Formats: sequence, C-alpha cells, structure tokens
Amino acid sequence: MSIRYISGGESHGKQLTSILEGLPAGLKVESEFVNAELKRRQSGYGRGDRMKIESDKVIFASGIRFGETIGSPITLIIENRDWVNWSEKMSAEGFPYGEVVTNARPGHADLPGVFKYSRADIRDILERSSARETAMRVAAGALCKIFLKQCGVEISSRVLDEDEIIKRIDAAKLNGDTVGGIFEVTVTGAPVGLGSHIQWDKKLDAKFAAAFMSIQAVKGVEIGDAFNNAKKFGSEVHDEIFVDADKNIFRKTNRAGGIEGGMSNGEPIIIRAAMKPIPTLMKPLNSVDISRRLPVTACKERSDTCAIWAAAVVGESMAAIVTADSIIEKFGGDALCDTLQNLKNYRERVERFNNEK
Ligand code: EPS
Repeated sequence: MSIRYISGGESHGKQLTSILEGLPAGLKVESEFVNAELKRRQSGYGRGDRMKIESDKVIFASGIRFGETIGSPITLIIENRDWVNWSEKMSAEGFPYGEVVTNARPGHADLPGVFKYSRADIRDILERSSARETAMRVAAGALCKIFLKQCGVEISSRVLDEDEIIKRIDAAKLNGDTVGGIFEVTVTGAPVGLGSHIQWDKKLDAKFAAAFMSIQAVKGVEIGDAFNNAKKFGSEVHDEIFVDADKNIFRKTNRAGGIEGGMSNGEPIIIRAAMKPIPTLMKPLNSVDISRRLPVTACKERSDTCAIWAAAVVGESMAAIVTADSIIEKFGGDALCDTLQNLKNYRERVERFNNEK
C-alpha cells in the first residue's frame, strides 16, 4: 500500500484519531472542505438523535504546515461531543462504572466479539464496531479527494431507489424496525491502467471490494452491473470496442463499470454496495443474556433507523483512499509536482497510443 490509513477511537470515547500516511508533499488542504464532507456524512433521512449532538470538525495535528502537506504522516482528530455524557462510563482509568451490556444483538459484532476478546461487557465490543469510526474515514477520504482533484479525478455517489427507502424508513420508525439499502459510487477521470491483472492483490476491483465491504453493515459489493450481468449472455454484457474516423479507440457502453482485468479502463468506475438493515432494533429481536444464559430480547442502544446516505459518503471516502493509493503507487508520492508530472506524461503517452495511425 502506498497510502496507509489507520484509526483509533470508541464511539463514546473522547475522540477519534487517525494517521494518514502517503499523500505527497505540497498539497494545499483546507479544514473547511474536510468539515463539509463530515457534515454530509452526518445528514440523511433516518439518522438518530446522536447526530443532533455531534457536529464533527477535524483537527490537523501533524503533517500539515501553513495549509500544505509536508509529506510526513498526517494525524487527524475528531472530538466526540457526546464524551461529556460518557466520560465516567468510558474512563481509561478507575473502576467499572455504569450498566454492563449483556444482551447481544443478532446481526451485530456483539456475540462473536465477546467470544473472541473474552469480554464480559458487550460494550467493549460495540464501542469500536460502531459506525462512529467512519467519521474518520470521511476526514481521511476528504484529503484524498483534494489530492485526486489535482489529478483530474472526481468522486460522487447516489442512493438507489431513494423514494422507496424513505417510505420504508417511515414505516420502520413506527415499528421500531430498521432499513438497509444500496448505494453507488462513481469515480470519473481515473486514467486507464490503475491496478493490474498480474496478481490477485494488485487487482483494482479487489481493492475496491475489500474497502467497501469494510464499511459497517455492507454485505455485498458489485462493480458495474455485475449481479444483473450474471443472468445475461456474454453478447449482452461485454462493452464492444470501436474505432472512429480519426482512429481513436472507444466504447459505447460501460457495463463493466470501468474495470477490466483488474485495471481501470478509462471509463467511469462504478461501485455499488448493499447495506443490510442496522442490527440495533428499537423493537428488539430474541437473543440471550450472555451472563445469565437466559432468553431475553436484544439490547436497545440509541441508534439510527437507516444510515444509507451516510454509508454512501463513507463509500466515496473509501473509493477516494483506494484511488489515491493506486495513483500514488503508479506515479509516485513524495512531491506533488513529481506525481502530477508523471501522471501528465503517462496520460500523454496513452493518448499517443490511442491516436496511433
Ligand atoms: C451507532 C449508533 C448510533 C449512531 C452511530 C453508530 O450512535 P449512538 O449509539 O451513540 O446513538 O449514531 O453513528 C455515529 C455516532 C456516527 O457518527 O455515525 C452504531 O451502533 O453503530
């Protein structure tokens, strides 16, 4: 990996912290853009009361001087406003305080987590499995987006069947239930040839799939119309290749979603992800109390009814991290001027190849 991103922080802990390493020196960055992206993640229909408490703002704690990256690891901090209500229950020192969570939620990390980490309090698991940490992915992704813009690459997203989902959220709220959905992220302007066919771990689609699957509650990922294409004939699926009067090679369709053979092919890259309904239900499902080993209903943590619009913004951020990583891997990432010059040379070389008479 050319870009390394790692984060720490519990949902109701003091703060989220992350280190983003690998962005070139000389990139002009502003906290306003990062904060605007953080705000986008916090909105969307079906979010819970927590989002009324939080108003996420980034703090740059290293790697940036006078508004420019300097090539060293970038440390990012987002403070949790809700910490004031949790400082005793989540204290790093002292004795256990507050109620122990023992009712596991079906579909959540709760049960496998307590087995794996040998914890008596499910809170020790749910605090980190929470989607709160995705705020930091968005901050890191925003910096990658700023870099990508310099490279002529833009990232956007949309939620599929929005009207239908909104109706389902209204019904779910009344029933104490939750709703999932599908979102789509599009990467435009990426040069042909990011990723590679030569090895499993170099394939660009594999990198996107892993990055998207790592988003909380995402259970399916497709590139282009993958699941639909699987039901069709090859002749209906593959994007035919044509040549125009000037001998330029082109295509009329993009059913492959911009990736062939594990490489970007110059078309927009389209990634879709299916999010299951959030496992925290206000009308909880049957479960077991892990301490008393008795049948109970699952715990009711304050939660969202649906977070699909937030997930779409997180998806954009993961796509930004993967795309920036692939660009830096191919074109270098010490000084921005070198990266951009290398990218320009490559784009020109590809253009000449395409125009070869
Ligand atoms: C979450 C539960 C809710 C969400 C939270 C993720 O938080 P709380 O338990 O404090 O009400 O609001 O999402 C965020 C805090 C966020 O920033 O996205 C969960 O259980 O995953």
